[in-house]
Amino acid sequence: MEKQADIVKATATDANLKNYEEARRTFDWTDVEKEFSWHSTGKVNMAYEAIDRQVEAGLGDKVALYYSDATRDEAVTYGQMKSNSNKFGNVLRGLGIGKGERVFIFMPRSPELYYALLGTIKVGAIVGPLFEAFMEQAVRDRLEDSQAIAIVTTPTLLPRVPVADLPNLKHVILVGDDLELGERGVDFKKEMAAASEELAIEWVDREDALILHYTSGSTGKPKGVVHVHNAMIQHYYTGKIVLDLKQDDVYWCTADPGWVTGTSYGVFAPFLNGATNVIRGGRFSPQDWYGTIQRYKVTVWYSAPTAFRMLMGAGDDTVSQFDLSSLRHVLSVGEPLNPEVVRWGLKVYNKRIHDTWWMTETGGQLICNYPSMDIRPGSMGKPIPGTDAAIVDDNGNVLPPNRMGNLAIKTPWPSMMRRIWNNPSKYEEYFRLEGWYVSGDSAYMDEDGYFWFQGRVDDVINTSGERVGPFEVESKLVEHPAVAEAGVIGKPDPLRGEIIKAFISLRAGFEPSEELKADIAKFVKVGLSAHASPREIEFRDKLPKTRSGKIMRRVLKAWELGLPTGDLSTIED
Ligand code: 6R9
Repeated sequence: MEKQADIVKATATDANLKNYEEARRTFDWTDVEKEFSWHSTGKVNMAYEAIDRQVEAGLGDKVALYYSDATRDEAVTYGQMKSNSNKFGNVLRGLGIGKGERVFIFMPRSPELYYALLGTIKVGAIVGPLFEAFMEQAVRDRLEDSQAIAIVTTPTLLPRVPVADLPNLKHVILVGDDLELGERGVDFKKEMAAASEELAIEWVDREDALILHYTSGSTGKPKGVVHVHNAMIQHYYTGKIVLDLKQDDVYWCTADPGWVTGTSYGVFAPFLNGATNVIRGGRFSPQDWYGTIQRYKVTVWYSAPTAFRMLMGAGDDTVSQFDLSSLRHVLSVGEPLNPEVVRWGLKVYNKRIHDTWWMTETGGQLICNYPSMDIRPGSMGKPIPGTDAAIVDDNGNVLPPNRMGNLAIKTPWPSMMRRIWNNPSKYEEYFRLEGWYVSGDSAYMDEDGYFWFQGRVDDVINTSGERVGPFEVESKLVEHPAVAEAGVIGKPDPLRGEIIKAFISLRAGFEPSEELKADIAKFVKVGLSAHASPREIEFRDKLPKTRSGKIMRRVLKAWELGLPTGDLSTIED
């Protein structure tokens, strides 16, 4: 592992974080806590701190949210965010929903989504955001596991909510017009119109649950990662030093709230910092995205490698058709940011793209590149002040520089997950090495303290920045009438990082064909979600299995990459 010679010098002179090394020596999380009123009262609520407090500080008329899509074009002030989230809080209270109960949100991005999310938090309930792309099985798994009491959704998505099978789901809050409300249906618009703008906020303990994000592992169903209100300390601070947010910033995080990036950095961090937040609905297109930056004069832009690679693929000419001169700071998260993309960003945007590393489980950014720090393209950067990261071996020994091992974070940090819903043993696995959180990523640190991502330790697939558990896809595949067995791997892909490839053995009476491949892919797309559907399928008479019957994904991967298959002592035959 050689250190890349490339260094892109820092040029920012007015960054919030002036001197990284000094901050590491002097920083103390309690100094950040003291900026919040609850530090003295002990009473806290994330949504109050993000919205109401800004109104009290005089930002009531400032735009909190610009929202646009093909049919809507709106600006919502902090004052309006406050009253609309209060109204939704009252709608929930009217249904008898309160502290600790799980309320899911399953709808495309819109201002209503943000009112619902913040209003849920205001009454102390736990919010569970879902991707609109989820199909029935994915929705069912999450609502069942968490025993959700309510879901906020739209008539279009409602058929994917298996209401009849979910006895705990008492309320289906529908956002739409001319609704046909079933037995459990609630008309969002009607109730919002009737609700009071005044709400007595539910003050909670800093360690009370805030949000539930389901994420995929290599085995089992998706797990519900629980974050608490205390996470705001980290959201606020990283918003300041990593996103480099200042009050005048127009900030655009391209992530959906179904992904942790779309909440921690699409809702909490920008509002806690009093910035103006841009939300753009609809589908990705380079023209649309550049047009969004140009129109709103976006200054800080947080996106993902897949998107940057697609923008790169669209060509430099596309860039020159737009005025992107408002951009001051550009960041990336979700997968390895290729050095090539960083070099391209320098060329076409004349901006450094700052990579950031973190996970659903960490709740907030942990290893980052800062505007005032030199960048080494390909490196994730250095740990944020107040935290320590290291490369450790499987026994928890810290390894010297340039040795590959487990990327681990010294516990605790403010936004660390506090539980896995219904699954304490899963939670403990992350903390199996005394004093460390084990990320599941492998990496090394160079002699100057920069961290370099190497891969996942487990079989989790990262396709276009989304985590997909192979087990979930395999389970769906074997529900198809033609599929006997299935093994799923991530296959390297220049655009998407990885694509999902499925190896399948067929049941007796079925013959391999292109039509069958298409049918199986569609089956997963319709049953689970589009991003979990295999882009490649290969039929095999037999799949490699251990004696205990586990499909050996590492052998499938070796087949795929033409690599040696390694130790096969546990293979069945
Ligand atoms: C926020 C988020 C987490 C996994 C993580 C790692 C990969 C994230 C990365 C990165 C290389 C980066 N990942 N950021 N890999 N460089 N800058 O992505 O959360 O969806 O839970 O994914 O994504 O493998 O372990 P999540």
